[in-house]
Amino acid sequence: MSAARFLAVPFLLSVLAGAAPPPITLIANIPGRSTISLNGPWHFIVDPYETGLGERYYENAKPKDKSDRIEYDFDRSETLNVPGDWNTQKQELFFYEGPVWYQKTFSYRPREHSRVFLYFGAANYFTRVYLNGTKLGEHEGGFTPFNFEVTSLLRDGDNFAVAEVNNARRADGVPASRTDWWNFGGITRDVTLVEVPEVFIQDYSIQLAPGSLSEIAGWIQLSTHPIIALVTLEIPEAGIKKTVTTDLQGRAEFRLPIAITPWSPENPKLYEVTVSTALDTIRDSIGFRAIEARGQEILLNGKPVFLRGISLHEEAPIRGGRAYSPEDAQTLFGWAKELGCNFVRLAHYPHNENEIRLADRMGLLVWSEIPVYWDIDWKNSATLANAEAQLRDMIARDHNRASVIFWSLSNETPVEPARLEFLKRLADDARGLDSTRLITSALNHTQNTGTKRSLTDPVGQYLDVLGLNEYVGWYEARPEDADSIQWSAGYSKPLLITEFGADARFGRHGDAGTRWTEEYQANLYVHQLSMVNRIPGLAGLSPWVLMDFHSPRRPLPGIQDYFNRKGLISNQGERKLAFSVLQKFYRDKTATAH
Ligand code: GCB
Repeated sequence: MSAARFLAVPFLLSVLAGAAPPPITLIANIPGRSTISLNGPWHFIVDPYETGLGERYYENAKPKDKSDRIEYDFDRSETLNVPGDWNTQKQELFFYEGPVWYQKTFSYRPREHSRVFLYFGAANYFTRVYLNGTKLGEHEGGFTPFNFEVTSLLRDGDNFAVAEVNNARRADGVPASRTDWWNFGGITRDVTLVEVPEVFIQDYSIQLAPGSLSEIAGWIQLSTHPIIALVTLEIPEAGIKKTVTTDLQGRAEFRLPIAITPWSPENPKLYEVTVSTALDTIRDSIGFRAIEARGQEILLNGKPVFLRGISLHEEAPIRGGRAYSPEDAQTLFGWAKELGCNFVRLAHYPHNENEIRLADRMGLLVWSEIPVYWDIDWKNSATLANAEAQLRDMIARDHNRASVIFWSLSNETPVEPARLEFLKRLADDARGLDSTRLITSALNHTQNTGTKRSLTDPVGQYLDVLGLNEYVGWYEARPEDADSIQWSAGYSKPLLITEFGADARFGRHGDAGTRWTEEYQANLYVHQLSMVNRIPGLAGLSPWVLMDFHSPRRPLPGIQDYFNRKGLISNQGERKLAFSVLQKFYRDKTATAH
């Protein structure tokens, strides 16, 4: 400790001189910090020929004299609202895929002894960010947050941020070129300036110790190291106040006995938690619950739970486009609750933080997924690194949320050796980052012998819980054929039916044999539900899908009109007949569970 250099702060905080500070990765719990919103109108320039980089739009230049040639002008360009996709804000951008440059001027008053970060909740898909003409960095991936330090670049007074957001699909991307959802582009989530002390609490994990209902375990990570500091954890309602000392990496671990009411869908109890150092204090609301897989069962707080679920996209009811607000989340989850759900499968990418935090408060168990979807460039190491980064950032943002019980690695990926290696790596990563949750994937590789079907995907060996997507009665066979099919899981692990469904246009009626009608969809639910109910030890289901959603693969005029119509509710909020079929099934399940 002789090399220690003491900061001029009260109490203990010592920083060792020498090593350069590590770059800051994601900052956790943005809602709990001091922030300045940069939401609202941003000027934009559509750049289909990718002129902006060469012409240096990021400089936000103005002609110096009357002879100067500058062929863009943000101030005289139109605006888009942030957060929000561009497709549903401007008719002419509905099908657009390519770069769009965003610019916003804002004023800022620097504060002493603080650091500032520019934080994006998400931007789809590839983003380059600049502040006052200087490049801050790049980010790939449309659904995970990212931040850049701007402390030394901010000026007292006017500043401007520029972001080039490019939603061009890429064969080596995650997802790759083909999906069944709309490729909404733009800055789709909040943008904020985050002000933190010079040394701040960057992240923390406060959870029940695996296998225990009477101990919490976790860690607290400071932004700067080498450093030694005292960190205090308080959970007043549970009588916890404990001070621990960090190691030289600025990390403190703890394990403490605790008496809590466990979080559950029936009683989503959250505790106010405070983590503090001499310089920084951060508050959060955290629920404590245990989740385990035992044989074919999922145990919540030590007891078997049947997951009455529904899958949903992050699409806004009524308004359409990407959902982002607390109100969007309230409507979607209100419908899930009305259906009788205790579980939501958030397909096919990490949804916004408002949703996850609302799930914590409403008592909905959550499946959270990265967009490793269909055909991925499995042999490409950069693609793997990208998927790993998306997994890391999904976990970093939400690992204190009681609602999240599953990290899902992939959806319907084709069986081949390179893919197995890729997904094994992600499973190992997820376990290394978070040992308290279950690892899963939605699979569709089966072995069929007569009416017997078994989920035989070899990736099952790396998972804790198996998801099965099947479309009996829609993409294959007739709904009635479900009556004679018997499913089994190829592994002795919990099995969830993570998708089944049928397209129906709300208000379109006919007999149960007529496709696209509400009757067809309702009849399919009747047969599917009786089939899945016969699966021995089934741990739950999340049919496809809560609400109709935009998809470029669904052009059928008058019926689809570029919507996947498998919603139980239309995009205008109208309940289809199948809604009450599933609702009744869940009511009966709840009644027999007690
Ligand atoms: C699936 C996919 C989902 C699609 C759905 C469909 O298997 O996982 O993303 O939207 O089927 O409607 O075809």
